[in-house]
Amino acid sequence: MATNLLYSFLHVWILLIFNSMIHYQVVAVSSSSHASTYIIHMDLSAMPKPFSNHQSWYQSTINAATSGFSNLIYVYDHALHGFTASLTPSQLRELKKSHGFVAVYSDMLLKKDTTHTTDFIGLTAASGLWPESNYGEGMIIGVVDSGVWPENESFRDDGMAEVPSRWKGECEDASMCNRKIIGARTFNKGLLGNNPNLTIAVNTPRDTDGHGTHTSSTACGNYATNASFFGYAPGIARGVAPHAMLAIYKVLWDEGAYTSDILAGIDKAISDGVDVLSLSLGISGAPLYKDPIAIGGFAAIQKDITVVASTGNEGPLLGTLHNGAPWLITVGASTVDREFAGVLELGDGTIISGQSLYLGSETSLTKVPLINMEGCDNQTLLAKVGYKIVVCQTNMLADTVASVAAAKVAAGLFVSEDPYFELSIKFSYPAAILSPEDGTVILEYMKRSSDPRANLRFKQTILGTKPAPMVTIYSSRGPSTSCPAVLKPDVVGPGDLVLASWSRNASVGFIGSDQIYSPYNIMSGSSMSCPHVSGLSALLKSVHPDWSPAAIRSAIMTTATSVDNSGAPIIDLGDNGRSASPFAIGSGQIVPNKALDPGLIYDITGNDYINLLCTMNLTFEQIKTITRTMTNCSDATPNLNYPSFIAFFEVNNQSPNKTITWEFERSVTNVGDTTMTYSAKVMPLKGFRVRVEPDKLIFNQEYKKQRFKLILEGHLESKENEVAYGSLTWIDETGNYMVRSPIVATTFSSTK
Ligand SMILES: *[C@@H]1O[C@H](CO)[C@@H](O)[C@H](O)[C@H]1NC(C)=O
Ligand SMILES: *[C@@H]1O[C@H](CO)[C@@H](O)[C@H](O)[C@H]1NC(C)=O
Ligand SMILES: *[C@@H]1O[C@H](CO)[C@@H](O)[C@H](O)[C@H]1NC(C)=O
Ligand SMILES: *[C@@H]1O[C@H](CO)[C@@H](O)[C@H](O)[C@H]1NC(C)=O
Ligand SMILES: *[C@@H]1O[C@H](CO)[C@@H](O)[C@H](O)[C@H]1NC(C)=O
Ligand SMILES: *[C@@H]1O[C@H](CO)[C@@H](O)[C@H](O)[C@H]1NC(C)=O
Ligand SMILES: *[C@@H]1O[C@H](CO)[C@@H](O)[C@H](O)[C@H]1NC(C)=O
Ligand SMILES: CC(=O)N[C@H]1CO[C@H](CO)[C@@H](O)[C@@H]1O
Repeated sequence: MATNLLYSFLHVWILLIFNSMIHYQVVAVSSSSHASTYIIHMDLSAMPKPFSNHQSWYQSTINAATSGFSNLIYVYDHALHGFTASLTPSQLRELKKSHGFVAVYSDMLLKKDTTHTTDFIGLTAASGLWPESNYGEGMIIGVVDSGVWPENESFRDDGMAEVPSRWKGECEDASMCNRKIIGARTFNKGLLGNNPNLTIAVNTPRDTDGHGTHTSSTACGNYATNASFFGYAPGIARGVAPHAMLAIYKVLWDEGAYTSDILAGIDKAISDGVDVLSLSLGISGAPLYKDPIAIGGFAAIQKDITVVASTGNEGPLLGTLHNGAPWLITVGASTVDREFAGVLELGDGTIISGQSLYLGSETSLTKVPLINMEGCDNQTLLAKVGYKIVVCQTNMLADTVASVAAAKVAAGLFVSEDPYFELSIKFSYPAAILSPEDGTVILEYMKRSSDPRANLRFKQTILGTKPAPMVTIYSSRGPSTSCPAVLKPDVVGPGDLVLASWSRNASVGFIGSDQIYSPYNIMSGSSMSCPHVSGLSALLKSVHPDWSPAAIRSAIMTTATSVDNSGAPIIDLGDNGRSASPFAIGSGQIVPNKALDPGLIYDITGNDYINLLCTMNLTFEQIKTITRTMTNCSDATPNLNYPSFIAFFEVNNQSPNKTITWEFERSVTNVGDTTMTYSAKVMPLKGFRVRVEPDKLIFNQEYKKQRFKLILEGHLESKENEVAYGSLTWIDETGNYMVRSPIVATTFSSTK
């Protein structure tokens, strides 16, 4: 399935794993005589003199092309130069002849597919980034999502500073805003343009889905005491930047979502003056010039707005990630050192803990008989079990959990290695998931005992579990097919089973067949990891207001860790528990307090990105839809000053051992003490010799910036999808600073 999706431009996903992790798939239908909506890119520099502004020029262009029969749906000011309009095929043909026309793309339908995480990533009131940034005070995070449920405690404005005078945003519903939520707008003209007869049930920035409330409160939720999800994950919930302000741009509707609306939301966020954009959504398989996140994101970084986006939940195959544009911070999902447990005590005193988020009110079962029903696939037999704890062995959890639900037993214990266990963990009846090792212990006890019985306790939250973090199986993997020249994802952050606020109008699960509601929900997905990095970016920007979006990303990437809490390399749950390659983990798991003071920065300007676009196989029009300016590509080089390295090799069956050389040029800026000396330390890649020239960098008053070359010589095994990886770390003399960059060599080819 993943490969089909990869190359289909029409498939758009919201990076949310629903209770069932179902991705809804809707195919855009276009009929030849009906009008459809289009996003039209125009060359603003070609605007004839008589027009006083771009809006009147666009209006006149559309009037001419449609004889006055169509209107502008959106006029974009920042995200792109152009507009959205509804056009018939013949009107579109006319429009393409207009003066200043650059390109047109169909509007695309977007399909819907914490109490502890801040501790886990090391944020503390005692020292480091939280106190230094005053918890992100004064920063504004723009979240483009499904709206927000403003009454939740996470959005109270206690302790919040005054709204800064630079802020140009608005609240469409003033009752939703305070000093925490300072902007709330809706964008659905694209949705309505494509579905003229549609009635939108809740046409306000209020969230009826839950996704936007969850992502917003993760990025910058205020302190919420006594947060929990039916007794699980209890504690004080707060976002990563608890004193940053939120501006919500509602573009995802229960009724559908379109790229034109996403572009309009990003456009407005740029002009309102957000500091960080958080985008937990994406379009799989879209080239850069059709991707609203890439296009709007490029305009945003040119205004010094850091743009953070999620990788998607299409893992674990290589090449599945979206939002791989080089100017974004692309975030994958990792696990947290926390388990939600049902604790089992066997009749012989043995204690076993299983994974469970049981939503009901029963908190314990006492001395209930155990029965082994093996696969639990015979409904007739299950129905006869009665009040017993049923033990099932299954790797199709969702089906088995449903069968046992129907049988109305006392409880279910599922011995399973199903890697997608997160999807089944919200139990509507007492149940838990057990490892095969623990399953064996239970079955042996049952064989030994003449009257096997057990106690079960729910609502248990276990902290400090090891190893953590691990890369989740679903987190989408690199490389970036829309821009292979940069290694993506950039980093991973907590995305698995994350507690945050939720919408009152969206159910969080079932008890029996009744939908239930909660002010908090525990969700999994790269949608949940993205706002952790958005909050982190706001904290960093508050301490370092002069840093560019690329500098902020560099600080986050070069200080990320590839080691887990047991001291071993971080494991990839999608690769049989082997160490995670940079295609899963990027530079590693974020370490916020280290990012505060990274030592060296790999900086990048907007022009550097344009140079890179010039070296890609894109037409001038395609480049211009992204850059909005005439681009002179004559001096372009592909050496983007990115804080990671990727080299592509062809499978060479003729001479598999032929040595190939790749050379990278980079420069680093010293942001530590004035006088610093760094030495290069290389962890080599299998099959390669790695040289760094020079391998010592000396910084003093005069030389704040130093250049170096990284040279890879060697070959990969001549097989598809080979991945070799290592790293380069610049270490200063005192060992205080370790500036690490992953290096990847691969035979992966997105054209296969
Ligand atoms: C919208 O409603 C009108 C009037 O009920 C109907 O004639 C038209 O076919 C509908 N259009 C669509 C696209 O369903
Ligand atoms: C929070 O929980 C504690 C302990 O259960 C309780 O004493 C306190 O009143 C609660 N506070 C609020 C604001 O609900
Ligand atoms: C379920 O078990 C019963 C009793 O052993 C048996 O008669 C029946 O065929 C089984 N059904 C299925 C679908 O295997
Ligand atoms: C949303 O929830 C409120 C109660 O909090 C209810 O009155 C309203 O009807 C709900 N709206 C929708 C669209 O479900
Ligand atoms: C460049 O793009 C064109 C048009 O999309 C395509 O036909 C061609 O194969 C591409 N070339 C390479 C080297 O990818
Ligand atoms: C592009 O830049 C080169 C070198 O800087 C210059 O010689 C050339 O005239 C420029 N081309 C255009 C179209 O501006
Ligand atoms: C490539 O190198 C390997 C290991 O050194 C060797 O076994 C193999 O014969 C070589 N292949 C060729 C075609 O030279
Ligand atoms: C403080 C506060 O208003 N909390 C609310 C969060 O949202 C839930 C659901 O609407 C309410 O029950 C809480 O009172």
